[in-house]
Amino acid sequence: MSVFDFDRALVRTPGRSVVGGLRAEDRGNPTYQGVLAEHAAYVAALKAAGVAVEVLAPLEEFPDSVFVEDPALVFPEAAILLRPGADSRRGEAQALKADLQLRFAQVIAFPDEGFADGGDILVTPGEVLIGLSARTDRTGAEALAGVLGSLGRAARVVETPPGVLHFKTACSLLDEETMLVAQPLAGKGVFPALGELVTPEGEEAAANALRVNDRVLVGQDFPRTAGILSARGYDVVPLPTAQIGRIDAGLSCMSLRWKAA
Ligand code: CIR
Repeated sequence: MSVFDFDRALVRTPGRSVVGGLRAEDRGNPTYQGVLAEHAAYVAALKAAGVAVEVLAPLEEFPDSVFVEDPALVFPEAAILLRPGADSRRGEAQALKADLQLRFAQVIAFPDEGFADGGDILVTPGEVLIGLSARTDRTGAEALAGVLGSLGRAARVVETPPGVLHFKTACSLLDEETMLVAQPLAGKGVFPALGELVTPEGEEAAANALRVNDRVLVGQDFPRTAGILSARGYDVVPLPTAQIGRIDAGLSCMSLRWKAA
C-alpha cells in the first residue's frame, strides 16, 4: 500500500463565512458561489479517483473550516487532533472530534502545548515530515513527533521557507520516489531519499498538488506544471483553485484522506 492510496475522505462544505477566510495578502474576497463550485469539483475528482467521500456540514463560526486538513492528521489506525496555529481556527479541532471518533478506532488528543497545522505535515513513504511555520511551532512539532513515535511512525522536523503559509504550500508527493517542489524548497536537502521536480517560475503555487491513487490533482491555472507532469506520465486532473487561492488555499487542504484498515 502506498501513502497515496486512499479509499475514504472527509470534506466539509464551506459556510458563507468562508469569503472572510484568512489570507496573507488581500486580493479581494472570493465569492461564495465560486468557492462552492471549486469545492464541488474537488469532491467530484476525489470520487472519480475511487475515494468514498463523506461531507460534513458547514461551520459558519469558523470561516476557514472548509480546510479540514489543518485541524487533524489521519492514518488508517488512528486520528490525531491537532492544535491550529491561527487563533480563529483553534476551535476547529474540537469541532471535528466527534466526526473522527465515529470513523477511527483511536482519536488522540494533541499534547498540552504548542501548535501544529495539518498543512505543515507531509507523509512520505519513509517518514512524516513536520514543517515549522507561522502556524506550527517547534514545541508543537516536537510534541507531534512524540505522538507519531507512539504510533510507530518516524517523524522529522524541517523548516518551511520564510513567507510560505504551510510546508505543503511548497511541496507535494508525486509518487514513491518524487516530490513536486516550489523553487524556495528546491535543492535544500529536505528530501534526501526522494527526487525533486521543480515547479516552473510563476507557478510556485502549483506545488500544492495532490496525489490520490493513480491521479495527480493540480490547479488548472498552472498549465506548464500540468504539462511537465503529463509528459512524465502522470494522470493529471486539472481543478479550479482561483477562488480558494484568494484565501491562501490549494488542493491538499480541503480533505482528510485515508485508507480504511
Ligand atoms: C488559512 O490561512 O488557514 C486558510 N485561509 C488557508 C488554509 C490552507 N490550508 C492548507 O493549505 N493546508
